[in-house]
Amino acid sequence: MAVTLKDMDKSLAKANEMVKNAEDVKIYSHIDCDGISAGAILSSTLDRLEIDHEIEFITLDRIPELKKENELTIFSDLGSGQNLENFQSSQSKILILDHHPPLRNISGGNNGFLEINPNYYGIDGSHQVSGGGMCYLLAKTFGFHNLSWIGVLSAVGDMQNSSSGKLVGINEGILNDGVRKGLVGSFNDLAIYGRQTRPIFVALSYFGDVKLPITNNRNEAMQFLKNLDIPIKNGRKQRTLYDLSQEEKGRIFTELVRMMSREVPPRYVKYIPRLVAGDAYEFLEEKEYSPLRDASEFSTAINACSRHKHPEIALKVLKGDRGMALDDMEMLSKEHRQYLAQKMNWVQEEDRIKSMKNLQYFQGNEIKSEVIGTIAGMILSYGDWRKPMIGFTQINDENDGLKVSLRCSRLLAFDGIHFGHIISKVAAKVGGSGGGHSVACGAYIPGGKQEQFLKLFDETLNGVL
Ligand SMILES: [Mn+2]
Repeated sequence: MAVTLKDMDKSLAKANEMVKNAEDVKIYSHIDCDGISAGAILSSTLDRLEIDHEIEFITLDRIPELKKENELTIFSDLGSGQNLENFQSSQSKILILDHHPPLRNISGGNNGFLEINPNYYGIDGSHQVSGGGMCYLLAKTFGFHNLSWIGVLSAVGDMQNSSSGKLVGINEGILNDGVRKGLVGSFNDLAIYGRQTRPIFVALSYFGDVKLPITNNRNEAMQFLKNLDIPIKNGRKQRTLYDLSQEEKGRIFTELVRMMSREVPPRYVKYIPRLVAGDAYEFLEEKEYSPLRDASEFSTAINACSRHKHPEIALKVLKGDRGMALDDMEMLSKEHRQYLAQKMNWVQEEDRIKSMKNLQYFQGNEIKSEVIGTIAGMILSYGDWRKPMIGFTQINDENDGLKVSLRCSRLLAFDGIHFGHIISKVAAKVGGSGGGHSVACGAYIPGGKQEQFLKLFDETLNGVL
């Protein structure tokens, strides 16, 4: 008999029992935007149930060394793809709430081991529900619908809306809970990053995917707005995307679509509107012009915390601290931006971007492994959008292995390429491992394997790009 969504509800009901009856809980969650949001939902849920708990945000490679010390251990946004045999043999009960492709078969939740993963129920875990979304489904069994906004944030942070431009499947249900609670606003808007906090001409200058005259050029972006008769100031205040009227946004939309259509081969033209507009999500209880008001900007702020190893700050903000934790988060965001700008200069000043037939890459050994992907994405707008951009850096000082990160224009993904699958295969061939999204993915490979990796990757793309 086929398993259905109803079966997932049954598993969630079992999870509810497990949690309700626990007195001492440990949560391990992934240290990224989705994982930290997932942890915040679980921690808020346990707070409300008055259950003692600890929470720790980890990278996947830490899992083998974890010790079971608590009555109930919850793994969120990780666990499904990892071997947990050491853990399973223990007395401690285990609950996994993950959305990544599972290694194990569906479990009945007996012997104190329960793994809930949408993939068991025919639900795609990369577009329809995030790790935070799975945790919200559990919170919902306790009636905590007002945590739904964090479920929306985790989906956006996990780029679950990237291919269709909106939240679909279970994500859409979570969004609707947030809208009904008056916590989330959802509307179609220009897909330009920095809705609340960036002056519109600055936001436009970062508009990527296809290189335009306005890309990385604020003067051109100002001229672009002037030509469209759109003022950049409101009195003395710089206007943000949030300040523009629907009619002004319409003019920008039409002009961007026209400009981009001129730059791309005909087969890509049909995808252009999807690059320029999409659904945006706004957290209605946050202050206007705050980075927390817009879901994309909030997820960047969380990433700034996690990439600089301060997930606890993001956790506090997610759990409601709008005082000191928010100040700390803003400080980290600022440091993060400065760090990125400095490393961008470093890559560019020496012409470190190299080109091969089907790809471009840079050796980023000065760059922290946590941000090599972010830099690859930023560098892409200075390179050739038709090819993926791959960055390499050392994993850390003790390990001579390499972290590899790839970013590409969404146009390539719309056209059917999934770099997450490709990088996973190529990394395996050189003795590494990798995976991820179609447009943003990464791998770990042994030291000294960079040349071989690049050669294989380039060959794999023959006839594909
Ligand atoms: Mn996730």
